[in-house]
Amino acid sequence: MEGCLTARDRVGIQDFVLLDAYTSESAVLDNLRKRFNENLIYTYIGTLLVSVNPYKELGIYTKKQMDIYMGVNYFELPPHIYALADNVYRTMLTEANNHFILISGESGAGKTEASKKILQFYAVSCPSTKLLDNVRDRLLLSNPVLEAFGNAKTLKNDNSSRFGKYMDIQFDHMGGAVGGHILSYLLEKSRVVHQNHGERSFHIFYQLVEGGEEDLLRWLGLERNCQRYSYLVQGECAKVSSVNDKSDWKTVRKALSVIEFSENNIESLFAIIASVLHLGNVTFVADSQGYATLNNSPEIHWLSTVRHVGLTHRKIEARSEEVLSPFTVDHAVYARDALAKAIYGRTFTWLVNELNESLENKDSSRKTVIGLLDIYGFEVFSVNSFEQFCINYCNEKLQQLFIQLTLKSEQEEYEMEGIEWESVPYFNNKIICDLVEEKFKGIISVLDEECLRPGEATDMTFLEKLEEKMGGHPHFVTHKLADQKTRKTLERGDFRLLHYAGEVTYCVVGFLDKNNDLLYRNIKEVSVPRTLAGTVATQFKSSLVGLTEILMSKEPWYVRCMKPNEGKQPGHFDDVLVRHQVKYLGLMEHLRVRRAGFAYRRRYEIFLQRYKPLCPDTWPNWKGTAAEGVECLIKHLGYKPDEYKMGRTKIFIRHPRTLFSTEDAFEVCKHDITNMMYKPITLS
Ligand code: AD9
Ligand code: MG
Repeated sequence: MEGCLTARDRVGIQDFVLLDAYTSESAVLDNLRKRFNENLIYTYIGTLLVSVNPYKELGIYTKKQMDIYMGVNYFELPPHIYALADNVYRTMLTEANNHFILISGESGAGKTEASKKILQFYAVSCPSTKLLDNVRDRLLLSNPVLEAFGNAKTLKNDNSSRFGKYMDIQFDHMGGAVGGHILSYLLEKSRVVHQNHGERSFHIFYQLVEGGEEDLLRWLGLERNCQRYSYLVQGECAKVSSVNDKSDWKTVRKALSVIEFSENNIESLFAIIASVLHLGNVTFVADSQGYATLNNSPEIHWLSTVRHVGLTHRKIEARSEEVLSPFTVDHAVYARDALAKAIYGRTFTWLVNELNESLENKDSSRKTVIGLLDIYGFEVFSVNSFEQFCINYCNEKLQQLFIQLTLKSEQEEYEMEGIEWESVPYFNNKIICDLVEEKFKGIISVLDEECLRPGEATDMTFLEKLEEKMGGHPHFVTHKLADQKTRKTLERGDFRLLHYAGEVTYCVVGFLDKNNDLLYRNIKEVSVPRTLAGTVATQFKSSLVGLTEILMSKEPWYVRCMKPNEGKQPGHFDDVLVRHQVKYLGLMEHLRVRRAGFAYRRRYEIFLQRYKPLCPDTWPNWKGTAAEGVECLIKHLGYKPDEYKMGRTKIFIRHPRTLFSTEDAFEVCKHDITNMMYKPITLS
């Protein structure tokens, strides 16, 4: 009827590939907005899932919903994170290979929630036995534990991940989840001793103080009052309305028991957490010579592991003799904070190791894995420091990986296979990755060089070296290098990077110190010997190289998360903000490549081996080449010429629908012939 909205007008299109005006950013934005307003937060670009954070409970993550999506062909139902999870799982089982799901988007866009939904889906949909259920519980409960120790309230997100997490879920050949392994990346330790206004330290501190049992608190010498602890009130917001520390404490406590942490270990864990709080309350006064002495002894009483001398003196080696050199008050405060950060960092590493031990599958039979990557999102605050530099660098690397695996490799593959193709231009952020990480030339190298000149180098000499080396680079600017207009927006101690996701101005103050992450020697001996060589940024860089290698060996899937507004509000869709994310997440380019390209491709041998029972000429054996066999097979199946293309080694299928109907026919056929002569195939 004229003037009447069709369903398509109202709820938009569920796969951008089917959008008529697919090259128009406005059309893509309109579609996202329409769907968001109808509480439809998911949309596909082929097999990539776009998600817009609704900032409210939608009731779409129930067991009933999980049942609906289990074992159903991907495009038959409305887009959902469960559809993606199910598709990855079934592809893994059919092809017997490893996969990963890269979840990206800026801080607060919904990455951690997405990764939890995927894990929950597997927990419910995978085969269940008593043994498997035990593994399932451990996998699920590792989340609240890690979040308690690794997440915190920031201005962007009340539950912001302050570490990067990659988790492998291991499956046996029947699809049972049999184990897991977690890799963690660079925890933001500085948060333990300092939080910006409106932010908190890690959740676990508040959970312990608010929720800890009376006996436990008494034993630890803690009061039930966060305001009493200097390390908890730096951001002046110990209470957060969206966070229930008391009930979260119970969840964490229970999780630790299910994961089978021993009571001894649990006690030690909380004793360490409490000791960090006590440590934060230690203050110093200057004696008559200006040297630091401890001010308040009650706190020290609870710090049995720390020798007082560690906080007020430093051990210096002079001609094979050790001399105790007294600290000034500033030095003593620095040493105290360094110790608190180191203790917490070590505890977090220990915790991840314990979780891994509990998730380890000791059976050596062949397993396939689905990896979930949930890392801190791109972030820009009014003041950005070394931590944001590392986080944003990490996001550059993930964007680079996405580009390599989708835009670049897709187009190279068409070329290699001799498929006619009009190439799609895209912004390659390799130039920014190089700027940060290139050997001898990149920002990290310059920073490391300065860290090797103790006593001489400062944060400002680091900045000057950067200006010398990076001057003229299109993605780097400082006050000195900027034109007049830009100069007004920069302080002398700033450098600005033009990241793929936007500009970020970093203040150099603290860069050298945080990159060095030094503990005075005698404190190290007390508690935390540093085992890894190298600076923080360099270690982080090599851990990201390792991560890239892990991911490159697996089949990729993507969830692109977006933030609808900056205010964490439900129902508000900020066009400018979302358009910016559509741009930098590379959605337009990805859509163009998808639209012009082919959703599926299979090597001729694999395709023929799987589907040959569908055609009397190819079944049971085909005598010619695999390519000829496939040609014969698809003729029989009635593929239309525009639905596929034959490459050098692979068949390319334009739309998933075509493959699905073939797969459906195969399922029927398999059933008919199972009792006769069909043998399950193994795919190489
Ligand atoms: V960060 O880079 O770790 O700072 P994330 O991980 O991208 O960030 P997170 O998943 O923590 O963001 O989501 C932020 C908040 O948005 C959550 O705490 C929820 O309150 C809200 N959220 C996110 N996704 C959903 C959803 N699918 N449904 C409802 C959601 N609320
Ligand atoms: Mg997160």
